[in-house]
Amino acid sequence: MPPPSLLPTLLALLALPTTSLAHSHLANILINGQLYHGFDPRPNQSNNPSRVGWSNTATDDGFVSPGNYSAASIICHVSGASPPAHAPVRAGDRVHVQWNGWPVGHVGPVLSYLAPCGGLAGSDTGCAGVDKTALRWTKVDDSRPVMELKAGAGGNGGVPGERWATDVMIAANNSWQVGIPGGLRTGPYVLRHEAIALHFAGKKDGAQNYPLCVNLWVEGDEKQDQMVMDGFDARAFYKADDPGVLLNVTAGIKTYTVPGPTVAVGATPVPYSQQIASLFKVEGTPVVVTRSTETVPWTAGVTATGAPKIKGSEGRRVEGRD
Ligand SMILES: *[C@@H]1O[C@H](CO)[C@@H](O)[C@H](O)[C@H]1NC(C)=O
Ligand SMILES: *[C@@H]1O[C@H](CO)[C@@H](O)[C@H](O)[C@H]1NC(C)=O
Ligand SMILES: *[C@@H]1O[C@H](CO)[C@@H](O)[C@H](O)[C@H]1NC(C)=O
Ligand SMILES: *[C@@H]1O[C@H](CO)[C@@H](O)[C@H](O)[C@H]1NC(C)=O
Ligand SMILES: [Cu+2]
Repeated sequence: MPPPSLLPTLLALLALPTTSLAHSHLANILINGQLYHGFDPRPNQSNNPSRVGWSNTATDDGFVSPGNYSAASIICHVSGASPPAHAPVRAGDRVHVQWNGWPVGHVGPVLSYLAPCGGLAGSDTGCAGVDKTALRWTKVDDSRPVMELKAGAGGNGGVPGERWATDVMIAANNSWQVGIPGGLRTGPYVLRHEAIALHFAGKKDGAQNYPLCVNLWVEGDEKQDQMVMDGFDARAFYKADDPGVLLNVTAGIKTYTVPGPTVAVGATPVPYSQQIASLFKVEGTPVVVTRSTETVPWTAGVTATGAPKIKGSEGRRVEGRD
């Protein structure tokens, strides 16, 4: 939180028409102290072949606009394509995702969704081979933004208040912990983690969605009650005039309606008070899914069976006007 004397400067900066400020992408995925890699879309980055983050072609680290809410790019960002590797996690664990920084003025909610890949066409290789438009999502965290009036904020609750999830995220070293529900069945899942920046949302098509996807292999606990998944198509989550998408965040708002579906029964979102930085850079070993139900540790050679043909069939099958 900047000192109050900086607020007018910040607000003036936010009012500038430029959108060339650095945006962001998911850089790191941490699970029980093990590090897995996200995807860096910027030009000439060398991305780890064992990464679990989906690739995209947002080379400016940029966003998806409300005008594309019903297009394929809202699913897993522009031209989102799955890598072969999955990060192993137990149902009930937390997945700690870290952005490559987050601009202070980009206030808004931080949302997380899960979609099972099991049973879909192409899921012999887990989420590596599935058509992203076939993924059906369940919201597991909406970050519950709390727009309380702050002492000294002159009545302008949430301008740019520390109660926005993005401010909590910045304070936690640009990271967010996602609770993986204990009732998930064993299998491959895509985690769709999304920040929505609202600094230009006062005008139509001004919101900025940053939807980034990560492959997980979840080990379920058979003794738990199985969670009922909701199963929404990401292209139906949001509308350009939703009250949580088209709003002026500098106009002293006191409540905020999170866009999209509600958090599912059985989800285990991590509260603000437990959103803390915790990075341990011990390399994890991701897995590759074979024959739908088995996994083997990722090695360079395994990609031959697990990798989708990103430039060829996968691109044709799922892209459209993305
Ligand atoms: C990326 O690398 C190519 C080839 O070396 C170079 O021509 C290009 O300018 C680089 N792009 C950026 C944005 O650095
Ligand atoms: C939709 O996305 C495409 C490319 O990703 C972009 O060129 C276009 O401007 C976007 N349309 C709207 C209305 O935002
Ligand atoms: C924050 O994250 C960066 C990038 O991963 C890391 O180098 C740094 O040590 C972290 N700082 C803290 C305080 O956790
Ligand atoms: C948002 O509200 C602020 C403060 O009332 C105002 O200065 C600004 O012009 C508004 N922006 C839009 C796009 O309506
Ligand atoms: Cu940005």
